[in-house]
Amino acid sequence: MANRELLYIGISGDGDTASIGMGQFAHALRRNLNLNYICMNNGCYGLTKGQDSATADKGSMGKRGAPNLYNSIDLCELAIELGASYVARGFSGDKQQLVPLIKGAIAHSGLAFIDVISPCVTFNNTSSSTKSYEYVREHIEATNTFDFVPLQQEILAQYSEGASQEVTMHDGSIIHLHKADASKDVTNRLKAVNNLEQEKEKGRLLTGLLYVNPDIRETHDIINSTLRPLNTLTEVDLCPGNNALQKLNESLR
Ligand SMILES: Cc1ncc(C[n+]2csc(CCOP(=O)(O)OP(=O)(O)O)c2C)c(N)n1
Ligand SMILES: [Mg+2]
Repeated sequence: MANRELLYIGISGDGDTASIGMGQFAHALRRNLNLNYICMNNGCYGLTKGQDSATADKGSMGKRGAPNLYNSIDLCELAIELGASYVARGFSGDKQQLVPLIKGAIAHSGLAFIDVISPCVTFNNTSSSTKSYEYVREHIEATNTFDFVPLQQEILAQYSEGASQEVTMHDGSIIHLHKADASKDVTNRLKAVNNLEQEKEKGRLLTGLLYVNPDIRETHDIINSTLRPLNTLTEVDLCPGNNALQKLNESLR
């Protein structure tokens, strides 16, 4: 908030996002902060030796061999529900898909959330986890294949008519969605959640760009803050003086 000219990329874990920092996460989403939030989701608290996190699958085996009793939180569904304007899911083992997802997030104005399924090779690479390499490789389903086209480098001719959908970001750059499955609409919140749930019912993990709203306003636009970064404002800018204060007080009497 203090410096709107910076590019923000935050890296977090599933424990820090879905448990320890859940309160902050929910409100950052709700305000649509202009932030790129990447969650490395391994389904456990890796740093503190592998306890189940809130994204661990119900029934999956924890490090002590006992099954997890609780339902897991789907961070992408939560992000869509609470107001993130760009929501995607990638896999740490699929750089080809992840790199354009991150580029698209950076070009997006507003909160971009990317859930990166990141198998924990030490504590949670078991067959009962949907975050293991084996499970993801066997059950991955992508919304679309897509390219990120940087501003002013667009070459439209290479995409055949009808096979792609374009989403123009605020800086003018474009995401080209090549529709593998034309029924997956990523610009409608309800359908985006539905797409995730439908694949989950089939035991599949939906990856790719899940939801995007390029026209939504980010926090600075919502509160109409000055275009000058707040941290460059001086006392003179911030304190209009005694006369202005008197006038304001008068208007409230
Ligand atoms: C407020 C607070 N509570 C608890 C901890 C202890 N702690 C450090 S890391 C961690 C788990 C982090 O898990 P995750 O975010 O999934 O990251 P991973 O290690 O799996 O990459 C916890 C509970 C902490 N640092 N701060
Ligand atoms: Mg973790």
